[in-house]
Amino acid sequence: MATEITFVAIKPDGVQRGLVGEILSRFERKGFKLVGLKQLTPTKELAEKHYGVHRERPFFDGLVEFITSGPVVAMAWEGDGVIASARKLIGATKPLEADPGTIRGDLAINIGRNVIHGSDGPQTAQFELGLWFQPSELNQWDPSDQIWRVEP
Ligand code: D4T
Repeated sequence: MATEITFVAIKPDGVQRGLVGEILSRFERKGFKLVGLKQLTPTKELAEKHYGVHRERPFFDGLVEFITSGPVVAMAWEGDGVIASARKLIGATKPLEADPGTIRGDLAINIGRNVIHGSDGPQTAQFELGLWFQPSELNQWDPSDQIWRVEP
C-alpha cells in the first residue's frame, strides 16, 4: 500500500459543536500522521472551487453558504492507504446511513450538517490539498516511534 496524503476538513458544524479534538484523535489513534493543520473561515471563492463538481446541484448555494459561515479546521493526513481509509473512518455522506463507529455514524444525523469532509480519491486529494494549503504549510517529519509502527 502506497504512502499517500489526503485532505480532511472539519466543517463549521463540527467546530461549533466542539468536535475538533474528538475527530483529530480518531485519526491519530488510527495511526495516521498529521502533516498539515490550520483553522480558517473559507472565502466564497475557495468554497465554490472546492465544491465545483456540485455547481449545478440544487444544494450548491446552501452548501457554499454553510461552509463559509464560520471556521473550518483543514487537515492533511499522511499514511499508507490514507485516502480510502479516511473515507471509511468518516462514513457515508448521509449520516443516517453511516455505520456506527464512523465519525458521521456516531456524531451526525443530517446530510447538510455532516461534520467532516475527506477527499474521495487520489486526484481529488491532490486538487484539494493544493486548494487549501500552501506547500510550505505541509510538514515532513518522522514520528520518533516510527520503528514500532512499520512491519519488521
Ligand atoms: P463531502 O464532500 O462534504 O465530504 O461529502 P461527500 O464527499 O461524502 O459527499 P458529496 O461530495 O456527494 O457531497 C458534498 C456535500 O454536499 C452536501 N450534500 C450532498 C447536501 O447538502 N445535499 C445532498 O443531497 C448531497 C448529495 C453534503 C456533502
